[in-house]
Amino acid sequence: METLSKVFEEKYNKNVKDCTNEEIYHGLLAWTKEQLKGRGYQDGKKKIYYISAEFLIGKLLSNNLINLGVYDEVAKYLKENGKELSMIEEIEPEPSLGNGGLGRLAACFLDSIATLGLPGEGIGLNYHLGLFKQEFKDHLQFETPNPWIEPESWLTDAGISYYVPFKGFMLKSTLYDIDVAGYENKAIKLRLFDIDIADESIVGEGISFDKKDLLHNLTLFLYPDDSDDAGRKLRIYQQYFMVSNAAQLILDEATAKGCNLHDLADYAVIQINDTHPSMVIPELIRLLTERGIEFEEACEIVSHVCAYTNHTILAEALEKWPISYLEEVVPHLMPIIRKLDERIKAKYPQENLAIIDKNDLVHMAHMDIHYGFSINGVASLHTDILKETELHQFYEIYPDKFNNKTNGITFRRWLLHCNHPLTEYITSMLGDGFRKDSFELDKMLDFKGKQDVLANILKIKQDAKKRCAEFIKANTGEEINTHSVYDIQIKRLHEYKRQQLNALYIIDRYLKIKAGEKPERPVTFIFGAKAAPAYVIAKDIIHLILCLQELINNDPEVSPYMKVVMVENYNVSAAEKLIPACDISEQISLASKEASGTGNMKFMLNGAVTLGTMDGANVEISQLVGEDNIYIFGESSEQVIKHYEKADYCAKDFYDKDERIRRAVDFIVGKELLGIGSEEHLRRLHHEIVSKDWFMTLLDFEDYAKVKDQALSDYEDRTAWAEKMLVNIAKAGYFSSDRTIEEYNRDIWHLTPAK
Ligand code: Z57
Repeated sequence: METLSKVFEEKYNKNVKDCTNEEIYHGLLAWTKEQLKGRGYQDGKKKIYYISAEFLIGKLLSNNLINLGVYDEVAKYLKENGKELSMIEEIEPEPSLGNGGLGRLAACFLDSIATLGLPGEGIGLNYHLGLFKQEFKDHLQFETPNPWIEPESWLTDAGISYYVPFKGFMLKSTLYDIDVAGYENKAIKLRLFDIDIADESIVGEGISFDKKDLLHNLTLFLYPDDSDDAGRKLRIYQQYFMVSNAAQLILDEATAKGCNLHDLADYAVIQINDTHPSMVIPELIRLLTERGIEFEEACEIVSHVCAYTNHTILAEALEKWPISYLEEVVPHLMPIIRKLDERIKAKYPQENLAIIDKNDLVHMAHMDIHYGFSINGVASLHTDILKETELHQFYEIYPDKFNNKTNGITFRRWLLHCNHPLTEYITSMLGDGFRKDSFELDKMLDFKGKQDVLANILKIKQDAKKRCAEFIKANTGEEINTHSVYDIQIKRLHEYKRQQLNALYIIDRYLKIKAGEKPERPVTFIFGAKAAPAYVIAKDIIHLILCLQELINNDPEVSPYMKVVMVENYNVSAAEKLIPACDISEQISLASKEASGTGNMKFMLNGAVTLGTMDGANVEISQLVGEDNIYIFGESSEQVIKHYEKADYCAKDFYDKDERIRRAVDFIVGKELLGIGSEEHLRRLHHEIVSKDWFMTLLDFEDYAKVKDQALSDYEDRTAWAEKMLVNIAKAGYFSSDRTIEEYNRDIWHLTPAK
């Protein structure tokens, strides 16, 4: 810790004892950046370029200290000097360069690529204000800018820039790097392109700005849509800026290593993360032909370099750009895209395989599938649905391109960093092999019948719940009972994720308590969710939850038995505080709609029991833990898909024939909530649920309530519940992103790990 002490002396002319927490944070930042550099970078002939519009990396200080293997030493050194590392963590601003699962997955993947010693980098954009910050006022969501870049930050100017051509002008880029340390290994780089002339002062009220003032806002904001496509032109500008820079960088790096462009596939493999980076395909073809390669060969080369990951079957999230937009932004790509389309039409005249459809829309995913060598889904059920229904026509012509890569999470952040007590306890039982080989967690099963182990696991959970209650008090002002069951649903607000189903259960329980049915143990229903600013019904659902919070928590007859809290500005840092404290993990999407989910994995790893549908990776979780250790409810994906095909689901029928459902739904527009909230929002939501209910909430309500009641009653057998917790932790090993990345490398990337 001598070098660290020196930093404080040189930077502030002070002993660490006399530094403020801000000073210590900035000192640690500078010192850690140096340590990272000293580690060196993974290198090799061939490299993976993971291109993504989002990298939801979270705070970096503690994670870097852990991966550098110095966390304990630094924490001890600070403590000896009267300082608390956990307080210093609070100073760091969280970079919010992602919306949700897709962006967080990219961040976990960088950690695992670095840890496994694979040569690679992430490529994306340096959004100055990231995703919006969420504020609640009058039980409604408001959005404000979320600046995260300070004069001293994790960014390092790489000294690299390129020119990116748009219709009628060029933009010059600047590249910033963030080092990502592997766990006890070298680092890789996250490379974020930016423009020098981005101007934060053009932001007006909330997060509004002049969309046409392109030059000054290109890298200001991340588009705030999750699983949704706002269809804005600015998004095409951002995407092209990202991939043109990426393509130029990739060609430069390859040629510097001796590539003659014909053999590009020996030097580079590109993973296209959802369709946002898809224009990298025509852009690479453009650059290759500019450098003297024939069009046909350029297509061939690119087809051996690009691989595509699909993250959703929601039609609204599959990007389709009008030709007219592309002509307006990147006219030089259109002749290439047209040729790519003609080649396909000549071979496969079928309309549903076309890149350009009869309405002059360019289907980005179709281009990826035809001109990439691999297409993967993100959980086994999701990949099956792609093959059998959504992309069936492609599966028929390219069966060998399709493969599954079930998502994973990095255990460094989602166990070692966020849950020190559990990590230490597991280490005391198993040694520390599980940190690198997550499957070793399986050995915990040997302790299943051991009363002392079960008691310790319960104690660790109880302590986490106490810490979490302090966070909730600070965030929401609400006091929660630490002996209540913590039932948590944290994820983006979307109708398919069905926060409204959870809310209906809460109403039903409230009505029961009002009618004199007092439950044995209180439950705290915890939510965290941002809604896309333009997603009206999602915002209405937030309004409902906030109104329920107000009503229930302030009713002395009810609040001893239940409370509702919605955490404001849910983000990675909040997740790190909530997940270790969770008893019941809500994963209740309509079957077939959640491609995978990754929160589900974080919760089980921290000893929560899942209450969920047979959707996404829940299916694999249930197979691993067995039916005694998970609570499954609801219609199967097969049935749901049939309902959509036949269009035979009618919410009104459930509302009419089921009194319990009707009472809960009508409560949304009853006098209690209308006395608190806005009639406009509540009526619109009520109408949506009764007359549309596109994601079949009412269909699953009864089974959900029944299974949830069962989980709550099983919770009372504390020993039996602790066994379920233990099995969930033990079986989480499969969901390490190290496993996922090993599979990507084995089946798609074929890189040689560095020694
Ligand atoms: C996003 O976060 C996901 C899919 C999308 O198409 C977009 Br846009 C954003 C999510 C899925 O909804 C999750 O189910 C999945 O776990 C995650 O991507 C990572 O694959």
